[in-house]
Parts: sequence; C-alpha cells; structure tokens
Amino acid sequence: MRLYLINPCNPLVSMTKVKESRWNRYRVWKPLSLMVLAGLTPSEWEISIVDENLGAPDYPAMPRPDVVGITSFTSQANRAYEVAAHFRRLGVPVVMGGIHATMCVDEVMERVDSVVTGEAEGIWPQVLEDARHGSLKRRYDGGRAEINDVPFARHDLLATGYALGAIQTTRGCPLNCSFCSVTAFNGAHYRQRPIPDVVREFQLVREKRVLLVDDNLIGTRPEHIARAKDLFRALAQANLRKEWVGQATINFADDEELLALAAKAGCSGVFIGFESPAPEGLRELGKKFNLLKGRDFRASVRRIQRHHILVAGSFIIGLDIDEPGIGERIAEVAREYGVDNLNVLFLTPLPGTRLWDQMKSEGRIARAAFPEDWKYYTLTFPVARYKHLTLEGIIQEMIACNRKFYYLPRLLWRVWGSVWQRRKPLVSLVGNLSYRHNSRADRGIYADFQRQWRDFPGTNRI
Ligand code: B12
Ligand code: SF4
Repeated sequence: MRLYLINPCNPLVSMTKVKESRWNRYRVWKPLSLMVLAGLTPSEWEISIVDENLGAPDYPAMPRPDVVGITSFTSQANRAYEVAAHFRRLGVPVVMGGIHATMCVDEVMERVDSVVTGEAEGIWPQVLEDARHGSLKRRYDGGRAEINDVPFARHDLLATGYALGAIQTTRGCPLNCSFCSVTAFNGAHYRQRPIPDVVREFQLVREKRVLLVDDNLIGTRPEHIARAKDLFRALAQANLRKEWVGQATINFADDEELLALAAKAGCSGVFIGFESPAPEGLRELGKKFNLLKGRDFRASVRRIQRHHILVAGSFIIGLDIDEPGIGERIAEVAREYGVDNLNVLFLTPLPGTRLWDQMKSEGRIARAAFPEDWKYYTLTFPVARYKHLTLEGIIQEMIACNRKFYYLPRLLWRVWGSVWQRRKPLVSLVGNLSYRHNSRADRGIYADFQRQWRDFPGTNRI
C-alpha cells in the first residue's frame, strides 16, 4: 500500500523560494506534522513525504498511490485543493487534516474524501485501516492527543534539502492571545512530552541545527519552567552537539539559571512575540502576559543575549490603536529593545481565533472570497479593514518599518554587535540578510496585490 503525505506550497510566500534566494534555505522548515503522521503509520505502508516548498513534483510521472494525506495551514488551502483535485480525478482517496481542516471543516469536506480534525495520534491508524478496506468515513475527530502517545517523527524521511531539523517537546498554550490559533487548536492545557522521549528523538534528527516548534517552549507556571530546566539539563548531558532555536514568551528572560541551561543545551536563538510597542496594544491582543508590572524589555533582551542567545522579535501592524507612523515606531522600538531580528506581520483574522469572530461580526474581513483568498492569509498581506489605516497606508507602514530596521548600515551595526558580544554572528548575518531580501521582494508582491484589488471597484480601500 502506497501513501503520499503532501505539504502544499503557497507561491506567494517569499521565504520558501529557495531557488531564488539561497538565504531562504535557512527559512524553509520541515513539515513536522507529516513526519509525525509517518511515525504513526503502520509498517505495511510505503510512505513518501512530498514538501512542495522544495519544488512541486511532476505528480503524473509518479507511481499511483493508494491514499493521499494532505496537511494545510490556512494559507496553503488553495493549493491543497488543487492537489486534492488532481488525485481525486485519478480515483485516489484524499484525506486532509491539520489546522485549516479543523477550523474550516465544511469547506474542506466539499473538496476531499475525508477530513481529520484535531491531532492525529488517536485516529490516524484507524483512518488508514478504513482506507485499506475502502470504507473511509467522511469525517474523523482526533481531538487532543495523550502527550505520551506522540510518536517519534520519521526523521529518516525528508533527509536532505533542509538546513534545519524540527522537533516538538510540548503542545498547547494557556495564554490564548486573540490573534493566535494555538489555544483553539492545541488547547490551553500545557502538555509536555516525557524528557527521555525528547532526548531520544533529538538523537534521530540528522541536521546540526534544529527548530523546536513548541509555541511556548518554557510555559508560564513554575512547574512548567522546572520541567524546561530538566529538559535542558538532559539535552546538555546527552551532549548532542546540536544548536537549536525555539519560541518563548518574554518570561524566558526572568530566570538566569534557565538561560544558562538553555545555552548549555544548545539554544542559539529565540523568537519572542512583543506584538505591540504600546500597553494598550497588548491589552487589545489579550497578550496581558507581556504587561507584567515593571517589565523592562530592553533589559530582558540583554539578559538573554548575555548568554550568547540571539533574539528575534515579532510585532504586529494593524491593531485598532495603530495610527499612521506605527511602522517607523515599531522599527525604533525594536532597535531600542536591541533585538537581533525583527519580524513584522499584518494583523490577520485566522479562522477559529477570537480575532476572527470579532472581525467577522464587525464586517471587517476584507479579503473574503474563499477559498481563493486564503492564499493571502500568510500574515504578510493586509486582509482586513483596519481602524486607522487604509490599504495603501498599512502597506506603506510595513515597508517603512522594514526599510528602517533593515537599512544596511544599521543591519551591519547590529551584526557587528553580535560579533563583539560573541552571539552567533554568522547566524545573525544570515538572518538579517534573509529578512532584508524578503522584505524587498515583498514590495513587488504588495504592488501586485494592490493592482489586483483596484480591479474590484469599491474594495480598493479597506
Ligand atoms: C513550525 C511552524 C511553522 C513553520 C513551517 C513548518 C511546516 N512546514 O510545517 C514556518 C515557520 C515556516 C511557518 C510558517 C507559517 N506559519 Co506556522 N507554525 C508553526 C508551528 C509553530 C508548529 C507547526 C508544527 O510543526 N506543529 C507540530 C505538528 C506535529 O503538529 P500539527 O502541525 O498541528 O500536526 C498535527 C495535527 O494538526 C494533525 N495533522 C496535521 N496535518 C495533517 C494531515 C493529515 C492528513 C492528518 C490526518 C492529520 C494532520 O496531525 C498532526 C499530529 O497530531 C505552528 C503552531 C502549532 N502549534 O501548530 C504554527 C502555525 C501552524 N503557523 C501559522 C501561521 C499563520 C504561519 C504563517 C501563515 C505565517 C507566519 N509567518 O507564521 C506561515 C505560513 C507559511 C506558508 N507556507 O503558507 C498558524 C496557522 C494558523 C492557520 N489557521 O493556518 C499556526 C497555528 C500558529 C499560530 N500562531 O496560529 N510555521
Ligand atoms: S503566547 Fe504565543 S502561542 Fe500562546 S496564545 Fe499567545 S501568541 Fe499563541
């Protein structure tokens, strides 16, 4: 029995264009969902994982599979449906799962043979068994997995073509920010995989550099942080000789022992969501966690960096409080905080989030010709109606922000800072050049987006 597991591309995502920019090699990350599904698949199945981010294959030239499984974020849904249509025309049953299938079940159900909602651990073997007997159901619900049931991902598949490996050590986030899908999908209960499992799986990762995909690597409560320390101790002890990057909230900076252990375990960088330079912005997004009294963001960033860990800061443009000038303000604040990289995104209502419900009820979802418009839900297009910013205005804010932060002399000064402070200067240089390259490439993509918008009278201002 032959199984294809497919990760569809989105041609509008500049960072996946590996052939156009070598820097992007460091920004295309493995579809871990499919590697985990492969880990759950019984051995009688012959599995091929296809990651279209490395180039879409010539499907007609490939042997006919017995079943196709497709994963999809919302931004990949259009392409997912094209791939599904191709295999369904051949009479091959297509199963789709992942975040988009979970949040938009009815839409997906119209376009594939079977939809799997939620996490796959508890249900995937059953789906395959039904497929083998030609009795696939239209819908399965995996719910939320027992964390001990998460299998080792198949790191032996997709063995080449990537600069970074991927692994997951926890699921869920209790913070439930208004714009984020994680709490809705993985739940508020913070689930931690057994540390020996994580260490053993880490040993199977072939790449020297690894992304820990956890949304909130250290959690929020003292017992979460204690477990994170134990994990870091175990990774350090295993002497894996790997460097990794992860995602955390700013409380990562609050515990010197945690930082020292993370660095010893191989942590070379951390993504932190600062989201807004203004306390009212954080309140609007429900990111109250960043509002801890007396928090000094610059000092927090410095504490992390003193352990030779790079900090990439993420901000959002388009909040109800954001007015013209917000782009330059974010670039300036990111400089003041001292982050090594800045990632700025448009506020985007993703299905299943509180922001989606709010914007939908207020009639503020501007790009709503679904499923075609899902391709713009990459957080790099303004798809909503923003309170104080027009379509042209918000795009100009984004351009101004990136132009200011990635202005070459500033960029070189930042990288020089990381040389001087022995903070992975090469990684910092590659990261900065990659962001700079993509933010410039995005200007062309915005121009097409605006042009296309003008073709629909009445919708050219949002
Ligand atoms: C790593 C990651 C990335 C990597 C990509 C890795 C990859 N190719 O898979 C990078 C950094 C490139 C990335 C990019 C983006 N991401 Co991202 N990303 C994540 C993150 C943090 C982890 C994903 C992961 O590996 N999880 C671990 C695996 C094991 O879990 P899983 O994917 O959920 O898979 C399980 C189930 O969903 C299910 N399942 C999944 N697929 C399938 C398929 C079948 C057939 C079946 C049966 C089951 C099934 O089974 C799996 C095992 O239980 C998630 C957050 C999260 N918690 O998921 C956000 C997340 C998926 N990303 C998100 C977003 C918005 C994006 C971007 C659009 C914007 C951005 N810049 O962040 C881009 C889109 C790029 C594109 N190509 O269109 C959103 C998606 C929301 C949505 N509705 O689509 C999430 C949920 C984060 C959030 N804050 O809301 N991302
Ligand atoms: S802290 Fe991060 S992962 Fe958790 S809900 Fe907020 S944005 Fe999502």
